[in-house]
Amino acid sequence: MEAAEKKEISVEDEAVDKNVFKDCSKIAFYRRQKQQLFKKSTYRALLDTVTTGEKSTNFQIINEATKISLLAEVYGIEGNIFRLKINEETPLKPRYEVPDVLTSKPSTVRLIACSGDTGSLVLADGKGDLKCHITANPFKVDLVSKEEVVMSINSLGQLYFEHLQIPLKQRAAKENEEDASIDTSQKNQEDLCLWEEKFGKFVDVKANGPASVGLDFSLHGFEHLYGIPQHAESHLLKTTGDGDAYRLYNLDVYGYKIHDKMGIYGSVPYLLAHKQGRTIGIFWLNASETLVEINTEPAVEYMLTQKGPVAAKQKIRSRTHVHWMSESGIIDVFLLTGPTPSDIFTQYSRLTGTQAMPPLFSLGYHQCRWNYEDEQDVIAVDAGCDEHDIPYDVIWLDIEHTEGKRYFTWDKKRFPNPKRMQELLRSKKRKLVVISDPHIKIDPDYSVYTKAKEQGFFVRSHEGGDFEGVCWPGLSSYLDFTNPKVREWYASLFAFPVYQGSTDILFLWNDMNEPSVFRGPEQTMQKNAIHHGNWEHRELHNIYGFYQQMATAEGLIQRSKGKERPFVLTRSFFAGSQKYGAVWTGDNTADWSYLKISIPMLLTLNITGISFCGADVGGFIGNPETELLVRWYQAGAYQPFFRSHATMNTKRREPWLFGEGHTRLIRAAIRERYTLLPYWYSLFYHAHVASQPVMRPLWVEFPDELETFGIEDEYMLGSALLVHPVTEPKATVVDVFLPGSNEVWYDSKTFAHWEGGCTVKIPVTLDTIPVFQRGGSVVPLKTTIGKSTGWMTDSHYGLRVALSTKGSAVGELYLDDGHSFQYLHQKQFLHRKFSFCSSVLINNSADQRGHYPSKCVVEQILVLGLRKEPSSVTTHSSDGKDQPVTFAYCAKTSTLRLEKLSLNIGADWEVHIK
Ligand code: NBV
Repeated sequence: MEAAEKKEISVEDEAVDKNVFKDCSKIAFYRRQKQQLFKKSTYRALLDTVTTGEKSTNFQIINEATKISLLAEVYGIEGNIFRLKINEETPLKPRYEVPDVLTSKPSTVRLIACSGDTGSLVLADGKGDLKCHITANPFKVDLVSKEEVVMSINSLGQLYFEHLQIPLKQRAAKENEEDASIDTSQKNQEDLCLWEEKFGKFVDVKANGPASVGLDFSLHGFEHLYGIPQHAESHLLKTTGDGDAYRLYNLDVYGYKIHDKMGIYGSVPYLLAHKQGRTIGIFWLNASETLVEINTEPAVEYMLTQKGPVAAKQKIRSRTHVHWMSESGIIDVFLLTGPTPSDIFTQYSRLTGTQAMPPLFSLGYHQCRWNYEDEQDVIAVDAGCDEHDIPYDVIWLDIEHTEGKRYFTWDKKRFPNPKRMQELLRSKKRKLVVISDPHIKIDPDYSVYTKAKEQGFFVRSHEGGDFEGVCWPGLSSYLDFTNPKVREWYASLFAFPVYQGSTDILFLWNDMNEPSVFRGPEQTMQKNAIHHGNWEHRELHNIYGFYQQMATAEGLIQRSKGKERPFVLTRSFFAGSQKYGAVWTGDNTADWSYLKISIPMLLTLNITGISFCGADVGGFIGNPETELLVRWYQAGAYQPFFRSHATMNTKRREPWLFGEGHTRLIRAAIRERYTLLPYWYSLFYHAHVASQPVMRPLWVEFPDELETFGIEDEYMLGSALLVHPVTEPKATVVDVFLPGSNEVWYDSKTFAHWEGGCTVKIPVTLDTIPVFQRGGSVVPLKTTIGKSTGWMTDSHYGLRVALSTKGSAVGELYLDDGHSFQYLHQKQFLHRKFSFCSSVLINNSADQRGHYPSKCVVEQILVLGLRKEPSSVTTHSSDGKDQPVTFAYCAKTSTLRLEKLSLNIGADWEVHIK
């Protein structure tokens, strides 16, 4: 290990250093906006400037004092979405507008000016009940649905726009030295950091002065807000106090503090608000540093007249104010109007895309640590899993596998024959994931470096020349993934002949892509570093990692000539990253509190489009006590991305190192994951095609039940399973809230059932965590577990039918080859629907377009909640043949069990229970 690394690593054991990272008080644009410094007066919309085009309705907004105008554009977008853009009318130079996030140009609907007097303008898309009321003076926008104001924009007058300026030095005339819009007379220029912002030893020079933007939104009747990951915070967003805004700024924060609003690895500037009867969303498309303040005014009852004989009481609805502030760029905001949670997910995916369909193996269990030392180590861990009957799909190699942290190379001593190692893994039907970070060692003998250098593919420094920063390899330059040419070239590096020692079982992991720059301001890149198109880093900081994952995924697709689905895990992400793979929650700690917070963190990611996410099982930093490790496996098995990981210097923690009793428990947790793979895979398909999150907070499934709005210690997997991980040591009982007064819930192990609408005390041992199946659902599962998903292709299915109070149930199964794009191009898939009604279970097609030859049969059916023992059970095939089935009925648990069936999964059939 090189000296530079040792130094960095020795910092590891310290808690997050608050001097390294800013809080709001140290962020100049926050201070300026809080003082509303540049805003001497209100804005007025000039409605006589309105022009209505095919796509948008445009008008000017003028600052009453400075008379400087802004240009506003209002768009109606297919699917009940409004878009509001506000930019300088004539900026000194173009301001950054985030490219590459919106899936395609969102299809606009023509807005019609339907009424309004001289002081207002009403726009409607002519279809739904939604109208956009624009008030001229002061400028305000109200979104109205059925005469009810859902959301108001700029009702608090926080519209804020700092205009780009010619650098002071270049200004000729003294009298023009200050922009008319700026009143800095009493203020110390330095204090306001208009042209220079200092943080510790770092000085950020702003070429065109301050350029921040801000706007307020009032959400009427809403008290429950969610979203804007990534924070190690509760799922339900909190009211922000003074100087305590949620920060969206991608940073490498080792052992991040929990219950904190500081920015960590990724940012999705998208917030959801929910109340009974409506869910709405605000997507603030801006990739610069962003702060979000939230202020809820609870519902109050007040006297309308104090003096009257009968004091009239009126209830004022609660409302929440959301104040977005970004350091630069423009105001480009999408208003998603729901009304249901499901509509909101669809609307957001229209804008940013849906979750990529993962290859099946990636839903299995991943075995990782920093580092698996060498080929022998990999082989031994692989064999250890087999020896202890632990299924796993992927083993991971961290940075030490490379030659001196030169990505795309192998350390020859540790990994002399990477292909041989991969062939061994292939023979076990397993995969390898290797790490590839965005920093490139400055080394004239490293071809990735020299080629990138030659072509000018690195981010440039403000002073000219390539940006240089220290990271794992020592002095490095950083690939400029915002440049499409760089992405194309980077993608080509994954071609098999180029990436020596790689095979088609090797997949990728992008780490440190916030980007992490040791000794940089807040451990990242200077904001005035220069990217392709001459954009400053400040404009696009939050989208840098997004682009690396995009290029990596593209590389994996290309190396297979467009045939195979990629798998890429990224640490940094932005809105839309779901299209490129998976994300995880970075460097967590082996502590119960981090296990607990993983649930809200993953729920928040899920509702903001990123279903494929997970937290390091066991906790990355430190050594988990055995009980915690077991509990973490049990929780992780029910989270979308399931990978154990540990930092170097921690004790080895492969599942069999904690005594046979604990190995058995960890094995059981992992096997549970594999049992449920058909359900997981079907949920991911649903996320992919229908935008619905895989892991759902209870409020999403029970949107009218107020009690669910704040729950974050349990969640739904799809709409059928309720999971309540155990996150406390020595727990003997867990309080589980079972929602829905008309629901019935079945314990997935004992099949005991409970009515919904109450909290039940579930006794727990170290063996399991509470998981319930919702009455009315059918969950498909596998009846035999293999060493990895690859061994389970032909293993048969079971169906767990949990009857509703009305005696019915529905469910789905999706399957395909698990790895290619044939499901898309050739419609090679099976999508089946199971429905149980009037004592008949039917398997028929959910999508006639799909075909896939599967040898698999349903060999076991469990019906939970069948009140009466049947006298006969027969299967009925589509060719008209009836066959009796032997069955077992347990009156105590009201469970019917059908075994040894042979019902083809892809054929239509029925099971009749009499
Ligand atoms: O590459 C080493 C680690 C990695 O194991 C971890 O998962 C990442 O989050 N990486 C961070 C860099 C070093 C952290 C101290």
